[in-house]
Amino acid sequence: MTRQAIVAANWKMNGSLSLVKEMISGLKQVELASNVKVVVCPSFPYLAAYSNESTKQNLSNKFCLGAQNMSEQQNGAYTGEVSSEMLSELSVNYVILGHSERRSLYQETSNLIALKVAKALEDNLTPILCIGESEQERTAEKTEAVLASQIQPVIDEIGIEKFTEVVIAYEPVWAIGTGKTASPEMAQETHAFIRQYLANESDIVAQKVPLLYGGSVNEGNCEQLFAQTDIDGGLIGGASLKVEEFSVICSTA
Ligand code: G2H
Repeated sequence: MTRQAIVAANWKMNGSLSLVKEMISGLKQVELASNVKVVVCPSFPYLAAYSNESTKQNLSNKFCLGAQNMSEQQNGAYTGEVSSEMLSELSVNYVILGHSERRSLYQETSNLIALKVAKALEDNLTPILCIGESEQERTAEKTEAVLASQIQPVIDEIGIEKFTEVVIAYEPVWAIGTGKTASPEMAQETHAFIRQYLANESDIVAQKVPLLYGGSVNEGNCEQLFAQTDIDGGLIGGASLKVEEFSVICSTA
């Protein structure tokens, strides 16, 4: 079946107002395949500027806006937090949840991430749920157990049927920002495991969920990665800050 292909840019704590403008002008020139969506996820302070600029420049709905995190709470007394209601108001359509940096640096647990996924869906945001194992876990052959432990709490929270509204990004922690990418075969094998894990609950749902690969994706390795059967696009960090390179990645998908 043809699944939605997605190329998502995770700017992390990088970028500037000028990059917002440059990126939109650059992306405008990109020819996308008909089933490809591009989602740019800048930091919170740039979301409004991105949203305004892309409306002004009349970008089609192939170019969407995403956030990098959100609270699992409703609006209220949570200093420093950002809610899904606020994101929806800014025409944000996607939100990255459970990135390994959130899990390791900010102690976000799989249970908390499951609550965030549920809250995002409630407010019509598409969660990009990040999962991935550390180098130590891969060496100890715990990859599948770790991935299962990251997916299962979300299934328990929202139910398998709701996964048709979720995107999963598999990002091996050892490949993040390190220049070490999983080989296309290794990535495919792990993606196939993830799809099978979902299929154990519902094959119909599993076939619909876009599975993105993330971890040092660049213009040189994206073609082979995207060619794998169970890889439906990528979550791009460092390379998404370079307009030309990111444009190449988008048009390769
Ligand atoms: C993984 C990825 C984007 P990079 O974190 O989520 O970043 O492409 O820099 O490894």
